[in-house]
Amino acid sequence: MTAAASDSKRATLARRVEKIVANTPVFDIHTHLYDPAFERLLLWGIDELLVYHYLVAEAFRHLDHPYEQFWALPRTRQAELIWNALFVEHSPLSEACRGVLTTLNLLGLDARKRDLTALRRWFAKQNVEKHLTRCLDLAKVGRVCMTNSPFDDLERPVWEKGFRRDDRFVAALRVDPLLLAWNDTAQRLGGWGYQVGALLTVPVLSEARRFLADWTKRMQAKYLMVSLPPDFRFPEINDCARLIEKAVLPHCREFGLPFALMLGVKRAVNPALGLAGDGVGLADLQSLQNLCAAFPENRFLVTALPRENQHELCVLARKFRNLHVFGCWWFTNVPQVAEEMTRMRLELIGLSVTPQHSDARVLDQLVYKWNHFREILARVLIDQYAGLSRAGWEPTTAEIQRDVNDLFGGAFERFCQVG
Ligand code: RAT
Ligand code: ZN
Repeated sequence: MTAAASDSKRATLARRVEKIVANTPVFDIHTHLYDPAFERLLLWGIDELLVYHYLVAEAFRHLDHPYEQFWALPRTRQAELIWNALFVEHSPLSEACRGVLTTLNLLGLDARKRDLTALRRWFAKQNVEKHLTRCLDLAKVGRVCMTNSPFDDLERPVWEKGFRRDDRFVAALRVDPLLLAWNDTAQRLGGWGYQVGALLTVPVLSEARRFLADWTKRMQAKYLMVSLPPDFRFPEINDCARLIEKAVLPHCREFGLPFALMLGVKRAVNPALGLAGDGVGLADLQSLQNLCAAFPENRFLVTALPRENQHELCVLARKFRNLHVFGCWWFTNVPQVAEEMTRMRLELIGLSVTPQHSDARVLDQLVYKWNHFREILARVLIDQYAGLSRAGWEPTTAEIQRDVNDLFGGAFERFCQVG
């Protein structure tokens, strides 16, 4: 083939892949968004976009306010400080800053005048229900998985009271306090009528399971989830490992649910920064290997925060089919790292992976998080399919569509159903 013919073949392939990646609806399997029935817990709008903790951390690189003074300010004032520091006084180059601009742009707003008041005026006119549908449509997100914690005092009463579910939102049961702070959690469970104490005896573990069962049913949870620090080890003689082995994993087997592990987060590296104060540390994937090997009847959904863990995680997924790798989480969700991870995953484990989740905390973020990732995925897939083409294998449009469906939720759904 001449160079010109091969260029034109690649351009045709690129257009096909870009179109499919841009238009395929995605199941966003991990977010911090809420069903609108949770009312004020569903965050949206320009001020929420600006006080996103990713931006708070970046703004403090420039602000000299004492932390407590910043936190004591009204949210609108915090948003203004962040806007000035990150958008007006410096160019908004970081991924989280660029994200705000992508979102505004796709919502049809013109941010070029740097006029926060005008942006606020536009958002003040929106209605949450319509805005929700608009953001989901723009992001082409079909379904959203929430992060649902019975330990959250704002969230719990809504579940207890009951509400009519919006079928675009599914639940995931988050259990960090149960596994990471058993002593305090035991007291709370006691207050809610579970017969538990500090010592993890057989009857106490069975009460912990009753708690998990009650909340799994109440939420109709799709999976259980926890985030774990770098020093997490399994097996180990401590409350966390015992609760995983004797309560969480049997519960997941009984209900046929995967257990999601988000590995390598160092909480409160700088507590004064609040949510923005968490860091990263290498996770021990030997412990994950031990879990996958010891509990073949359980399924593990896993994402890791450190860039340095990504290769080993892919290799582990080649060894254990009860391990499903997902997402470019948090600090890895920057184009450079996300692209490298996505390439590596496809090269090592093919299409049995869910390469991204949004982790959106503010509704409008769905728009940029998916827009940015779709660009990355299209680039990676074009290279992969072009490689196949050079090897004499021409993927059909239907095959490309099938593959993208898998990457955008199909593979995840299948993984959740097996078992
Ligand atoms: O990415 C984030 O927003 C973090 O704050 C965390 O919430 C993380 O995603 C988590 O689920 O623990
Ligand atoms: Zn999250």
